[in-house]
Parts: sequence; C-alpha cells; structure tokens
Amino acid sequence: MANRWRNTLTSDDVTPEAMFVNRRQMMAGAAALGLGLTASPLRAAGLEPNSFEDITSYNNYYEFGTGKDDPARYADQLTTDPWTIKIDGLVEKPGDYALSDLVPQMTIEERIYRFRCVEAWSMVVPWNGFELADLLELVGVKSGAKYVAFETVLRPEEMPGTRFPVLDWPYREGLRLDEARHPLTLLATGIYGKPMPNQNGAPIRLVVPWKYGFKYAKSISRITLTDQEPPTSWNMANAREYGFYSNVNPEVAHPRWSQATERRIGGGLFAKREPTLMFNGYDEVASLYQGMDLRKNF
Ligand SMILES: Nc1nc2c(c(=O)[nH]1)N[C@H]1C(S)=C(S)[C@@H](COP(=O)(O)O)O[C@H]1N2
Ligand SMILES: [Mo]
Repeated sequence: MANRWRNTLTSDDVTPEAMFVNRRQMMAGAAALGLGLTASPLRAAGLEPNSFEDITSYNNYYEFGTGKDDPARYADQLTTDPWTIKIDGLVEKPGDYALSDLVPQMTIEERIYRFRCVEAWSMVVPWNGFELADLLELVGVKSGAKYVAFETVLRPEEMPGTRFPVLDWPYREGLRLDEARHPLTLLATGIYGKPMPNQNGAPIRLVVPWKYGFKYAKSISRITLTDQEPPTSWNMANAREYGFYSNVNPEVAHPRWSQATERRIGGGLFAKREPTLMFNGYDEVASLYQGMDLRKNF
C-alpha cells in the first residue's frame, strides 16, 4: 500500500519516493493523534501552492450564493460536526458512517494538486485527505457496480442559496468506478493541515485533479455505488456545456469560451495566462479513456 502511489505532480516536482513513504506514515500518526500538519518540506519542491487566503476567499459553493465571496461570508452557518455519510447501493457494508469513526481508519496524506475550474481559472492546493479507493475497499464494492454517485448535504435552513433554483439540489456528482479507484482521487478533509474550511466543502469533499472543479462535490453526505451513470447537477442544468466526464482538455472548448489557457488566481491583474494541460497535467490517467472519443465524451 505504502508504495502504491507514484509521485504524479509535475516534472518539476522532485518529491523523493522514500520521503513520501515516511510522510505517509507521519501523516497517519498525526491523524491518529488528531493533529493537523503544517509546514511541509515537499512544498518547496516545485508546485507553489496558492495562499490559504486565496484558497478560502475565492470559492464556488452555490448553496451559499453564486458570488465568489459568498461562501466565505455565509458557509459558517453550516453545521459540520457531527457528520455522517450514508453509503449505499451496490456495497457489501451499506450504512450511515460517522465521520469521527471513519477518518481515523484512513491514511491521511498531503497531496499538492493543480486545480482547474471549468471557468478557466486555476490554483494549486495542498489538500489533506485519503484515497477514495481505500474507503471503497472498506465498504466493499459489489460486482456489478460501475459508477460512484456523490451528494452534497441539503439543508435549506443553513444554505441560503438553495432557496433559488440555480441548480437541481442537492448538488450531485459522479465518477466511473475506475476513476473513483484511481490513486489520485481523494476525499479531502483539510487544506494546509487545517480542517477543511466550510467554504471549501467541510467536513469532507471530493478531489479529482484531472477533472474540472465542478466534479469536486463538497460537504458529501451520501455515496452510492450503482450500475448506471448517475445524474449530475451541472450536466442536468446544461448537458451541452458540462459533460459527465469533464476531463480537463485544452482542445475541447466550452461552447462560450476557450479552455486552452487559464488564469492562475493570485498571480496579479497583469499575470500572463498559462497554457492548460491535457488532463490538467495528470497524464497517467490517459489509459482510463483509451478508445474513447474525448470530444464526444467531454
Ligand atoms: N456542493 C457543491 N460542490 C461544489 C460546488 C458547488 O457549488 N456546490 N462548486 C464546484 C465548483 S464549480 C468548483 S470550481 C469547486 C470549487 O472549490 P473551492 O471553492 O474549494 O475552490 O467546487 C465544486 N464543488
Ligand atoms: Mo468550477
């Protein structure tokens, strides 16, 4: 297990495998003690994360409003403790899992990932979290399962934005089972070694770094294993603009804008746009899509 994850950041990231393994153990120990982790020796090694301030003040979380600063303003209304996730569908051990029981059984790691929103801005985020694959292993996936569906909690009394039919609530997302099991795919419980801020999807949210940000369902309250492609909120809202796969792809334009370049948040008003990379730079996922037409299955 410890060696399962290869260093997959960028060519300019030089994290040595040995250090990574130690870090995994260290994070596991720290998680067991309920500690967050802060300074990372890996952080200097290439990808420079955005500031905590950038990551927690420029957000998309429409349950709290559609403005980028609405989540930071209103999401503190969300009660995130206690928290349970219903895990159901094609699993051996369905049930309501208390997060306080679940997280200590998982290996919490730090993963510094590029993050690309479909709106053509980007950040680099130092997530803390565990591999979704490990949770799927724990609950036991039944044969016949082909997809994983995720739901965000829906609490109109705590989520002022849900009084408006901007999306068909609850916010729903989904992955194919092999995507869900890919070692890059995380359930994130923190940022910068701190518990996940509410505006970023406390207490637990999905992270799939080769896909557009809207796939990263926040504040997850239900995970369902199914044999059918699950309906997803943005796809239901506009299937022409938001595909089920939504892999980052500089060659497939959004109907209303190009996806060839991106604006890195925090770079300043006059910063040059950066080229967007296929699969957001995570080329190792390409084999998942062999034989598929990524223009059709966008
Ligand atoms: N429940 C829920 N999850 C959500 C969203 C949302 O509006 N509601 N927005 C998505 C979009 S469009 C993006 S880009 C990311 C933003 O994550 P961040 O605010 O942590 O940067 O969350 C995604 N997850
Ligand atoms: Mo997004």
